[in-house]
Amino acid sequence: MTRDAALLLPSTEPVTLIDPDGHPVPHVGHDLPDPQALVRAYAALISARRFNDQANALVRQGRLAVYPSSHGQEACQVACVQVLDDGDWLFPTYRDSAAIVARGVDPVQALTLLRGDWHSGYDPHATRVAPQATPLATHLLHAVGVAHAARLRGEPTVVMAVCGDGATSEGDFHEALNFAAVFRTPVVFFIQNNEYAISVPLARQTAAPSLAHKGIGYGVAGERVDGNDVAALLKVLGAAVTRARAGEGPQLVEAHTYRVQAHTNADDPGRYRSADEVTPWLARDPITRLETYLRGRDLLDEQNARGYAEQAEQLAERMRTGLNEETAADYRDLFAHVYAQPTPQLREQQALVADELSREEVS
Ligand SMILES: Cc1ncc(C[n+]2csc(CCOP(=O)(O)OP(=O)(O)O)c2C)c(N)n1
Repeated sequence: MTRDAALLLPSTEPVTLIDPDGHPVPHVGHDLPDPQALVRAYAALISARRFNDQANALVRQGRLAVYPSSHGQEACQVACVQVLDDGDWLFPTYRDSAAIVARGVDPVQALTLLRGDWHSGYDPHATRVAPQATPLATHLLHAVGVAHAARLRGEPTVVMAVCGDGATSEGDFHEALNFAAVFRTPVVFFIQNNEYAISVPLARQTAAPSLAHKGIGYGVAGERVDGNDVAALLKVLGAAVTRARAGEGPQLVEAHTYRVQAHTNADDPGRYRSADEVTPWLARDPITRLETYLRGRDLLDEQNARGYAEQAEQLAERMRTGLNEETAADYRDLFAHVYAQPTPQLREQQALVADELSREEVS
């Protein structure tokens, strides 16, 4: 473990490999990913954007209770999954549904929580995706625990633990970093700094030079990356995963991105930020820049682009069909999973509900 603070410092500017106009940016530390990895990322970006659009539409149709969109953050969603092996784990937040789908979870199962049906609609072990965490940063400790256990068993597992800028103010974030560093736990803490925690802007969240600097106090190496540049994300996150797997301990990566849409459908961003602030970020869209780069090098043609758009359309169709089906909710589930042995109070409450429902059926 290094005690040299300079080696833990992030770069002064976020790493960028493809600029917003689609031009490559030479970088001393990283080459561009190979073309196949970029084309694969492009296909996943198209699906992630379509997923966000369809989920927003399903909210308007009353089919989803709430949707925290990752529109504009799709490069982060795609890259943090693409750098993982099958045996690795992803620990996502409520904003990371697109990442969960990129990992291979069925989109309808991925949205079960946000539909309000169940804590997790998918089997976490099947694709090694932990249930989406709504409480901020609590899952970072669970992620460290899973990674620590894997290391003790001698498995080569790396855990990708995702959180937002706001979550870095939570005590759990700091405890997770400290434990992970002391025990050299193979975790990549991936902060999607989208500039806002609901209405709280970054300047009100922290006085640190960057969120990646927060690792230094714990002995965790930090790096900063352009969160709208999937090429840079693949390289920086890929290097972090490699280091964690090699036994170099936890890594901290901060992606600079922007929450283009509202926090959720229950939020009105017009009350705390101006449209002028949003406009420049639209010009930094993660999909446009990669598409310009790929087309300029004959790595993407019309036919391939249409094929990826069709795949994304099939994903949206699956969401519409699956989420338009009524689910058979059983009120007893409310009580069944609270304690192994229900308390007298719970039994009493369940009887009250049963009684009310039976009277409704009669009238
Ligand atoms: C422990 C905890 N406190 C407060 C909240 C309420 N809350 C939900 S989202 C949110 C903002 C989180 O912002 P950030 O971590 O930047 O993630 P983003 O939503 O921008 O992806 C807050 C305060 C919560 N979910 N959990």
